[in-house]
Amino acid sequence: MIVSKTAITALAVMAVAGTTLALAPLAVADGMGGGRGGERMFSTTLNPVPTNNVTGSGTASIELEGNEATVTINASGLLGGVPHAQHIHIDGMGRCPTASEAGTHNGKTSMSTSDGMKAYGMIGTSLTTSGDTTPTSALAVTRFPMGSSFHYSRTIHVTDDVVASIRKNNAVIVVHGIDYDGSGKFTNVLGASELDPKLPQVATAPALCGALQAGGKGGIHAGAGGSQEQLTTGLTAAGAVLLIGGAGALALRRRKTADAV
Ligand SMILES: [Cu+2]
Repeated sequence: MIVSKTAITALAVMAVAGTTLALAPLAVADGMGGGRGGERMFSTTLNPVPTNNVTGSGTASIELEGNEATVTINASGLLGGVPHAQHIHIDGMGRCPTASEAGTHNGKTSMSTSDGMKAYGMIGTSLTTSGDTTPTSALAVTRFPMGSSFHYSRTIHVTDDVVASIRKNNAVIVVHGIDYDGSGKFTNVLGASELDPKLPQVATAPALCGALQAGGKGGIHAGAGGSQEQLTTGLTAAGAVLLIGGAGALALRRRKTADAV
């Protein structure tokens, strides 16, 4: 009766763990997330990029489980009727550009996406609505959210460098596409895009920007370290019991440590 022995062990751990039991399910949830430890929720407020005549706003969050990222973006107040390219930018300075970093485009002070790259870095992931999410899809205009307001949620695979940037607070969410001249459509007021001359600069210029930070809605602080990695095996009933037992043991160990101090 291996299962009952396990169950008894788990129950015993629960009984001993006492008040720390309540933490066990949270620790289990994190343990199933790929075993890297650390935060799994990252979030930010999306603010208008200066000099680009944007009045919209939004929020963004990423829940990481290993290399799986569930990305959620809510944006509003943008130019309607056009696609809004959006990306996770990485390897810059992990921040949004300030007005002083704007350039002059077609004689007008504005922030092109290149102007902003010193601050937010290059494209790590294209947050498309379907298909490829690599930098290759940076301007896949038929696969980005459309309209003045949108809700975007997609679970995608992200590369190791993107995960690393997110974890060190060096990833920035940027939503592109601006109405610089208030015309209600994309025009050539800023000339052609330096990224793709077939597109107007306003289509690729950054509209909203937010630097991801650990924490946020639904955030769980893990703090359990690598021990849970070995617990990320099957999700059968027996496996679940093992996970609970393992988490309880972790809680117990932490408690012992606390007692020893
Ligand atoms: Cu971008």
